[in-house]
Amino acid sequence: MAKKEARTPEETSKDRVSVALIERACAIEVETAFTRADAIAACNIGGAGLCCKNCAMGPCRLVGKTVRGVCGATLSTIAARNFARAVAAGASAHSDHGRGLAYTLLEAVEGHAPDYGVKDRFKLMEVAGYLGVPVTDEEGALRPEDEIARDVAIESLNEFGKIRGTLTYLKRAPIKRQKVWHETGIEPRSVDREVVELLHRTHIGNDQDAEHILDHTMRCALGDGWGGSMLATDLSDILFGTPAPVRADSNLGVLGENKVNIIVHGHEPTLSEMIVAASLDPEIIAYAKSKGADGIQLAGICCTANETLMRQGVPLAGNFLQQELAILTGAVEAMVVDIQCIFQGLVSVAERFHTEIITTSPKAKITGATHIEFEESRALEIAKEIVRRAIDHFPERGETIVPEDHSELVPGFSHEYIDYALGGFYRGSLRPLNDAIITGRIRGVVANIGCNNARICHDSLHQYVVEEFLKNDILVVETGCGAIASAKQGLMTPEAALQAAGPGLREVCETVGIPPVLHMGSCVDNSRILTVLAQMATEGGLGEDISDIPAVGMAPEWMSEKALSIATYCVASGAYVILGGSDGPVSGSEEALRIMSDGWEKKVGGRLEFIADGEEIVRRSIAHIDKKRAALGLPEYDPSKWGRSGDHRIPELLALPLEERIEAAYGVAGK
Ligand code: NFS
Repeated sequence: MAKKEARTPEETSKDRVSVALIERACAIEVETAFTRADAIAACNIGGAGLCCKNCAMGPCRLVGKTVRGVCGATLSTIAARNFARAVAAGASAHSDHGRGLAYTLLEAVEGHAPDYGVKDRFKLMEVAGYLGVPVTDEEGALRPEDEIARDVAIESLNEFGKIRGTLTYLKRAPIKRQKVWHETGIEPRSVDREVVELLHRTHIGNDQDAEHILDHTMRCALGDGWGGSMLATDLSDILFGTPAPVRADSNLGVLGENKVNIIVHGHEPTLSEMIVAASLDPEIIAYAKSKGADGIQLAGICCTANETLMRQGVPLAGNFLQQELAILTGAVEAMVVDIQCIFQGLVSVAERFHTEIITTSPKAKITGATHIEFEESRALEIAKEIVRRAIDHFPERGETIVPEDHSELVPGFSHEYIDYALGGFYRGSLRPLNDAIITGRIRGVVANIGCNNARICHDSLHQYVVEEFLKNDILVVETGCGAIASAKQGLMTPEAALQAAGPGLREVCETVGIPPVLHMGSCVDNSRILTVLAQMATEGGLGEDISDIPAVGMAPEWMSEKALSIATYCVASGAYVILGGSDGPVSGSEEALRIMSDGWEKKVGGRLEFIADGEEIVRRSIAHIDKKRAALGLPEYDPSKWGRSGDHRIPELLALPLEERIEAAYGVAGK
């Protein structure tokens, strides 16, 4: 069934650059996710979680008077099972990514992947400590780095299928949180086991109690957050370096008008790091010049973008819904993709241009794309081959429309760097952050993460909620495509605090020199946010558990199963989480909604809510933050107490003509 009216380009995106390219798509009749979303009406029954296709007696669609499937499964069982399966898929995606990195480290230290090695020794030692890998021998001498790294890789792999016990990283959570997990019986035993068990439980005729299914869903998701994802982050840092602030740029204006533009898209840093290295090779640059280009411009989309941005400063071309739009510039020679969040629609868009879509992962081919399979043993060689192919396409370019807009940003806020920024090298600590929250300069913290969704005006909810939180002195930390949205909106520079932040938050940002919105990485790097929350809880003054902290997590434009897994592990870790943009995937069952909100709050201290409207998301988030502040006995939020220190007059002065500005600032005539 087609919808009656298609949206105008302005109604489909808040991002000016995207609007211009959507207009181009309409003008030259190229189909994109935006037009397909208008043409395909979403299924209300499936969307509400009420279609069961777990066996061949169905699919059973529970509508009207039908309140049970053929097997007798109820609304709540079916909604819970569908949700659970989505979480299992999301947890698998993150965790398989983590496992891949553990194998890369193992291959590297065993000499089978010569282009990789340990880049961050400190992180290796830290992770060895977490995993119980000895860093010294029996005599107390430091073991060779390769041996430690090999044991770290093997211990990491063990977390995916260990036979006894529970995940080692659970001990990185506050003691009180570990107790909650133990007492509710949701400590994940191993990453893979919980995924497999969740699929087993949701098979026809198995677990048929919504609360029981959803308990195990939390267990499976925790295996992602405190297992697969946390390992993915740690192992990426060991192999490619722990992020620290860099200056970078964002949006499709980063593409070079006369450069060979290569976009890396997907999720894993393994290949994209090699593409970065290949694009810097003088021989390859000379080859690009021999074809008439000024050089090579790499840019990223989705979480591959975030990985290479955080470590190498590679610019962000855009977020999830910009993947087809990038090709519509006509200026992209190759889009190199690995896994996750890659539209099959890319191939048909690319057919209209000279762009080559190159798939590289053994796990993901796309019909019609070129497949150059990535092998770690020949990583750089393959990366160079790919870059050369891209260069060969440069002379085939037709008309290009490279947007002018781009926004600078300072990303790279790993939890290690936040510690360092606030406490220095020897006294790295989150104490100043806790103190700022305790005094009320910072009202609370919001983690704004997750995707874009073609059914929601692109970037609109990200923009709205973030701007509102900043005005209310709420520090925002971000990952994934939400982070890319804020980068494009110019909220990730230290200067942004002067314009966008409330008086208290502005003082903190000015003092420390940080942006009011901190880019913490890709979606597996939500584990960095868990680490920060755990440290805040143990630092003192904000309770003893993640559930005590005045903080909220949200994915206002979510669309992926990974987002459901993230939301669930954050709730199971004690957070209040909001998924925005719709009534959510279990809206057909009051019972399932109640279990995930009130039920989970009672059980684990966190709650999950689905709220379509941006204003309501902001209202409930602030109410939650204030409720947590009151429970901790912290002073009521009062912005009138702050804002007199630092450069508080800068926005006011900048609004004046130069002469008046000088006079106002220095008390002398401006000429
Ligand atoms: Ni996260 Fe990253 Fe973006 Fe959503 Fe996809 S890229 S892993 S799933 S769309 S934020």
